[in-house]
Amino acid sequence: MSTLARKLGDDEIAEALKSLPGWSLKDGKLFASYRFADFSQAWAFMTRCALCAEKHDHHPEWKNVYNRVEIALWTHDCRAVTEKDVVLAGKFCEYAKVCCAG
Ligand code: H2B
Repeated sequence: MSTLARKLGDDEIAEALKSLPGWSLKDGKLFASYRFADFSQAWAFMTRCALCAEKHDHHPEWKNVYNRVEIALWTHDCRAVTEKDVVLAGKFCEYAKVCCAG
């Protein structure tokens, strides 16, 4: 098992969240809710996230309603938050800035 797939402890998750603005721990998963100017901006964000997820072979659980996107990240294979989720959340933060999330 790669070290990236190791279950993170509560302290490690709390530490990681310090550098993930807008993210929190909800129901044992990393969670964020973004609001964009319109659907196109939301979709542009999701497109970037989708390509990144596929590249990392690690996929979000998400919901989109018009300009809002809710995302939950955890590692299904071990049913916990791992470094893989932290890495992806960091990428998604960058994309949210690019797509001008409110
Ligand atoms: N995404 C997430 N979030 N957790 C996983 O455990 C996971 C995944 N596993 N994407 C990957 C795909 C696995 O199913 C494939 C076979 O590598």
